[in-house]
Amino acid sequence: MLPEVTPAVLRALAQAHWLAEHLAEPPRPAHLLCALCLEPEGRVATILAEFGISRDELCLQLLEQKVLPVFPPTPLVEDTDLPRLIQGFFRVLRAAKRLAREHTGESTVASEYVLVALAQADEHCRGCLERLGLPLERLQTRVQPEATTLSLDEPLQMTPSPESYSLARIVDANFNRAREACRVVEDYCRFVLNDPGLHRDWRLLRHELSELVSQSNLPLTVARDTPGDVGTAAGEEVARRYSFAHLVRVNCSRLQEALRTIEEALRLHDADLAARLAPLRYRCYTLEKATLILQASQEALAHCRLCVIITGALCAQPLETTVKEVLAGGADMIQLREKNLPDRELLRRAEQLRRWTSEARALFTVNDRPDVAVLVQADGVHLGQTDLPISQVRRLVGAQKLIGLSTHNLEQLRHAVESGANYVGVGPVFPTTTKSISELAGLEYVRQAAKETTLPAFAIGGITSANVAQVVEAGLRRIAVSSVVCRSENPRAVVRELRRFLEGASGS
Ligand code: TZP
Ligand code: MG
Repeated sequence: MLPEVTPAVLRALAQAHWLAEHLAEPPRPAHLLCALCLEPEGRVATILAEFGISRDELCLQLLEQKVLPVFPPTPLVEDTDLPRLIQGFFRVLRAAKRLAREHTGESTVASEYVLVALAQADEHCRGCLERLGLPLERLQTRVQPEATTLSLDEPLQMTPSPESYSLARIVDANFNRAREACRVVEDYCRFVLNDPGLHRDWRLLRHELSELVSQSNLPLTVARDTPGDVGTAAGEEVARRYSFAHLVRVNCSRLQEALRTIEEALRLHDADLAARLAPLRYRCYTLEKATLILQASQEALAHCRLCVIITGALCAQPLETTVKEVLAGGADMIQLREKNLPDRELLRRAEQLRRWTSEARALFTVNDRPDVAVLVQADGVHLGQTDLPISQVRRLVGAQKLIGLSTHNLEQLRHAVESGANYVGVGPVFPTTTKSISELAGLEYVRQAAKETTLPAFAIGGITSANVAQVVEAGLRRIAVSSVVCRSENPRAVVRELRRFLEGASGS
């Protein structure tokens, strides 16, 4: 429901939009206050004059010392322009409407109520007025002599119309539904996946939803009428859940439906607020995917601790001997990493490794090349930060293949989880000659990664049996190694020794 406004407020709204556009900023309360000040002989100008406030000085402060432009002639605006002009100022005008109604019994919004609402709602406007000698209390007393302080954060005591009661019932029911669904998934991340990062992200989503809904100032609990709710009729069969993944999917759907319903209902009440709900729903879609992939990845790689990266040129022994010895030593995964082989040779080598790893029931991934991974039916592909993005590679390799991503800091790790990686490389932990590196992520990043995620994470870079204990101590017990194994005359013994360290450890 749009508030009715006086012609002066309508003009000020148009001028505020012009000012915002002129300054290339989104419309904000300071623009509206400037526009109100400049209304010649308007009520705001009169109030400011009474308190000896210079309008130019106030505008200068409001615009953070930007010089006020010369306004174009007052535009001709009509009531029908209001839906457009109200954008960016809906909350303030709604608050102004309440003030006007409380004070005069009328709901038409005049300039002085917009002035008070701006000072109440916007810290910057309030601060500027206060610095020039007009604190909020004095302003309120001037405009509404007997009104008490109104805070926008507190629900206003007004008698809701039957229409707003119905609206509040919809929002209340769906807000409860959304919070409950969110809790189910949050607890799943907490107690089943034990995942700190996802647990934090779901909880944050729930808190942001609560914050947004509270800003609607709808009388949610007051309007609740559970006994009179025709949707609670008994007899509905309790739907079964077949797995945790099913439980997560069902609750994510409930959450998304509830968010959409709140969003649609709020459009009738506060379009700005409704618009701020959509990004929450989008985050929910992304988090759902990340949660399901994390769970599947934990399962798929539950027993995978040691990945050996094979590069033919690094091997001290013939390639076949190295690979077979590595497998005999107990490597869980082999990654083929060849940067300089012609494609046909790479394909032939990948086919060989696929065969040998299948015989040993080990996993096999190909570095950099989703095409080769698909052609040889590898278990997955490993990507670096500058390789093709996961979203595109997923389209090539499908849902079943593992996608691993090298990460070098927490931000990249969070992004990897969000984009649906099945595992991550965490490093470089120690100096390495296998790859030219610009910066060591170090053991500190291993610690951070272990605290952030339970997505399978392999520490990588310069790891040997002399330092693997430090990695385990830092919290990860999955590693990927190359030179220490490839360059060894006895790869089997090296792999065995590394495994011993990893198996003796407990942790992620
Ligand atoms: N990415 C970061 S370090 C590294 C890669 C591929 C090389 C790991 O090999 P090494 O020889 O175990 O240091
Ligand atoms: Mg790469």
